[in-house]
Amino acid sequence: MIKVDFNIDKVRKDFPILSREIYKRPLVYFDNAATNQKPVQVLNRMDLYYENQNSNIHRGVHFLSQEATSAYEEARETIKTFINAHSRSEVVFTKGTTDAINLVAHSLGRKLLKAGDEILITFMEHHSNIVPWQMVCETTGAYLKVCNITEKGEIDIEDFKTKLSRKTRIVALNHVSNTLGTINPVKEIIKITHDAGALVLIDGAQAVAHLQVDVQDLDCDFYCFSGHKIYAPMGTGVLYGKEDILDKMPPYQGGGEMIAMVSFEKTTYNELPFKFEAGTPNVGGALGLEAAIKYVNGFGLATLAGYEDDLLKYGTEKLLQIEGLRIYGESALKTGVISFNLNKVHSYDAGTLIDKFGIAVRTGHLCTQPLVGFFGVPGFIRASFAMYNTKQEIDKLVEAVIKTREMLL
Ligand code: 7TS
Repeated sequence: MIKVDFNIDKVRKDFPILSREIYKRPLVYFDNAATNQKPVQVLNRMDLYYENQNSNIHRGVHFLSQEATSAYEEARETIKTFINAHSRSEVVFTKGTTDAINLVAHSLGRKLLKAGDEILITFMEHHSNIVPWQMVCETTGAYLKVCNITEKGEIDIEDFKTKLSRKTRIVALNHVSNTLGTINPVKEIIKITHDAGALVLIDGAQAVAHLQVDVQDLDCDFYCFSGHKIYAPMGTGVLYGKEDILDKMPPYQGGGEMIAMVSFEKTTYNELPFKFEAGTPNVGGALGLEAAIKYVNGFGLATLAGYEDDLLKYGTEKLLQIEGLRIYGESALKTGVISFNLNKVHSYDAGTLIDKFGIAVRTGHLCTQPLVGFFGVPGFIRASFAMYNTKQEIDKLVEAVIKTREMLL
């Protein structure tokens, strides 16, 4: 493997926001699982689009429209290669992970699911991978089942096997938990699920910036992710779906772009992937997403994962030295996410004080209310790392947590 020169000072200069001061202290940004920051390479690509190429796509014969269309379709090709999809038809642009999961849930809900069918999720899902399925259960009469997790924050595989039944139509779970950082054994779960005759949707929102995803190797039926969690703009995202499955699914939304022919008597739909892309898409955002993928590829995900893993180990060790601090999510396979609590201190109080040190952490239920309920607490304090974070920043967090503890206990 080629050794990549990962120069952290150089990397940090690519992210303009990191030179900001918050409360007269240099910003320490540890809320990367919520959204990460954007490098100039991404910002410049979007500027270039709006300054030079802005035009609606797939509908104009004029030069700009054709140029923008080609750029947009090239971005799709870059994403196809990034996740190793078989074809560009399998890459649907969405607004993000939430949008992608809703697309699948509602489309399947219209055709595949009926009363008595089962949908299996896990206890560690983000609300985005719970609520759309509940909505579909309400309209179809299907039933939502939830697989247990262990105290360490891992999927209980035996429970999964017990809950998977001949009635299960789809299993939906995250690749990486946003709250615990656990990397789930999705390949194994996909195999077990396929053997039982059901489909699998993987919520990859927290995975794509940290793990090399190969959808063909995983053999998942659907894979969803958001651009803004991989250094790309908000409002961008991807639904990958196997072509033969997407082909059979009805469209989720109607409008321009997704049609072949419209008359008042009958409308026919466009081919894949356009059947699922109603309306004017976020072209500038898609180009920003392509630039972000190229930026990440420049280092290689393995290099970034190795660097972040080092931060995770360092942060875990340092934080655990603080009296009364408990970390939730103790799987041996984790990305750079540390959720913790300090004795009986409420996470909002701690987060508010930590903020005063110029450190951004997320607090509360982290859009995983059933999961925080499982651990019997109202919420967590979460520090999540990205490629531009440093051990010096972790030292600042540790110092802030110690001072917070002294003030509140
Ligand atoms: N799934 C997972 C695992 C996530 O972490 C998130 C966002 C989503 C789905 C939804 O993604 P969106 O881009 O469509 O909003 N997670 C978080 C978080 O942990 N803090 O803020 C957002």
